[in-house]
Amino acid sequence: MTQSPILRPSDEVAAALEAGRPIVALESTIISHGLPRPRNLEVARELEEVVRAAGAVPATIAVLDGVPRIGLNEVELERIAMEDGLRKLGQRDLPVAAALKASGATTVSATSFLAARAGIRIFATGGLGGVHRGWTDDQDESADLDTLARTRLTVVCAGVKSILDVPATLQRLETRGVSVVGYRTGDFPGFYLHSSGYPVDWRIETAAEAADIMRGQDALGGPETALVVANPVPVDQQLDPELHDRVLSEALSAAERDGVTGQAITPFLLGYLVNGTAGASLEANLAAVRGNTALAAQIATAWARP
Ligand code: PSU
Ligand code: MN
Repeated sequence: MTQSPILRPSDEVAAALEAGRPIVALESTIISHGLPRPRNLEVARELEEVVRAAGAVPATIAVLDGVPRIGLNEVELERIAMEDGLRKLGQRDLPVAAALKASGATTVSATSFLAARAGIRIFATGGLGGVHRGWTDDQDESADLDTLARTRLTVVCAGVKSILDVPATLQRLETRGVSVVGYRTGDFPGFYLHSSGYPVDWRIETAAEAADIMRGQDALGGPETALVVANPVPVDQQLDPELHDRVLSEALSAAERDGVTGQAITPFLLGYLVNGTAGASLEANLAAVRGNTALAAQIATAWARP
């Protein structure tokens, strides 16, 4: 893959790419807009550590002063966690940020795009964006889905955020040709919850199987679609489902009452859940992201060494 000249990989990531070592891309919107300070900075560091402990190289992706950065150092990671006014950048925002020398955290859509352009194949996040409840009125479907429908990348996630319309999102993934497999589950995960209550068509048991599917994608050719590896939060670390349903319905009403829409809706709902569950949703979210990051490192290792 030829790298875009505008991307700036860190020295460590550049060396790992050159040597064909396992690399895991990590997104930055979850850090800047998805988690409260100062816990977000600890989490950013911890996720990188999870990747390293598994023998892979972390590449946290963000845009700093207009330059898409693939792999951040300690000071740069701190900017993502702490800088005021940092933008939330989807893929369509990248050329604008580059031209205006803006800084911003990258969503799943922008991170996937940049990771693939940099030659990184595996990416870990919490929950994907998708079709919002109320889509029939406002047509809010996350750009994450569109990017995954045309980007050859494997994303390890705990399903899609449960604030969304989950069956509609699963349908969109099917229509757009994105492969979805459950990791050691036949249920599509529910982000904060072990199960969303909806099934997945395919189940895998090992990281090696995920790497084999990726080889299958390449061997078959065809559209450059993603592979979603849906990895549930363990049952003993999930949010209490009854609490989840109650606080989520409050959050959705509050968003409607306050007229929150567009880019602001996802951070609003996630933040409401953190407060409304006294931090329990945060712990479940973090358990999911940690598990996804560890699994992504295993898949990256299986991918790098067939
Ligand atoms: N996963 C999390 N927390 C988050 C996100 C994912 O556990 O905050 C972010 C991702 O960056 C995802 C974004 O791309 O939420 C979706 O935002 P939107 O619905 O505006 O596309
Ligand atoms: Mn949206």
